[in-house]
Amino acid sequence: MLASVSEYFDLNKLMGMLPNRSVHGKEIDYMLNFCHWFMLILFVGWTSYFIFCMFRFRASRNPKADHKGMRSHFSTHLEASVVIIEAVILLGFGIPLWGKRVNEIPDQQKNDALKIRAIGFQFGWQIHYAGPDGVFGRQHVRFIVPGLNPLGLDPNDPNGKDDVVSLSDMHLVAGRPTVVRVSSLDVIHGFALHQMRVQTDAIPGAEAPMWFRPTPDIGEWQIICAQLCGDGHSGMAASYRTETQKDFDEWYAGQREITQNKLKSQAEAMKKAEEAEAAAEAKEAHGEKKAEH
Ligand SMILES: [Cu+2]
Repeated sequence: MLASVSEYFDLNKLMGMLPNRSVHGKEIDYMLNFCHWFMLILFVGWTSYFIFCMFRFRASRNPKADHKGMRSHFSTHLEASVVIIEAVILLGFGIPLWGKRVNEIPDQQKNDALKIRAIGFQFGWQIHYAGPDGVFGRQHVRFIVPGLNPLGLDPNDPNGKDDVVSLSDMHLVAGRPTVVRVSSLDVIHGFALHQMRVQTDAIPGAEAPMWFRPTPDIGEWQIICAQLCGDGHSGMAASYRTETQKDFDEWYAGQREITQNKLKSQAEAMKKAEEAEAAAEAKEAHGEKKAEH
């Protein structure tokens, strides 16, 4: 009964908001629902008042303008109560909720938070996992090889040996806190996980952390780019899912092999190039010696 009543009054649902699948999402939904109701009441109230005034003060009834105008204090009281309600929303709900979201980022060292980076590009998301050691491998622009190593991971960095880079496919563990550091390779994108009730801009050269804890539900949804980022924006489709730790570990092991094989082949190519360079140098030095004789 109570559930059906609250559903009946759920404006979020009526407006097509996607179901919440994060632990903190309830608070956000509660505040949004409250705001939606408040705005609906204001809209209906002000509109009716406007229509009433147009009728009440029509020219045929009031041929001469009244220079004294309003005599009652009704509108002042109404304005004051609107300001009070808005202050309560902002100070009582909005700011504390925001404070929680930005201050209480789980510490990877202290708990088992999943550590991920999401890097937007035209048009997709590179999802970089720190792996069991919780440390992201070193990156440098000189290591970037399109398709093979899009994030420029150093193939010889031991911290990167358990890293995974997955294209537009993010796997999460149901119920496990997750920290995603959001960035971009080119223009401004927006990283939005609607079911997790989190969203932040992906800005080139900056890293914005966001965190959430998925509910224990298993599911698969879409990662939405929340900024119009170019002509392929609408095709910037990516997916994310929550799964059991066991399923996640299996997926991770497979992805780790793929990522690490790519890095290995790059490391080998780098080594070969170095050797060839060294040989060429040695040959050159030898030639110079000969010329001296
Ligand atoms: Cu985008």
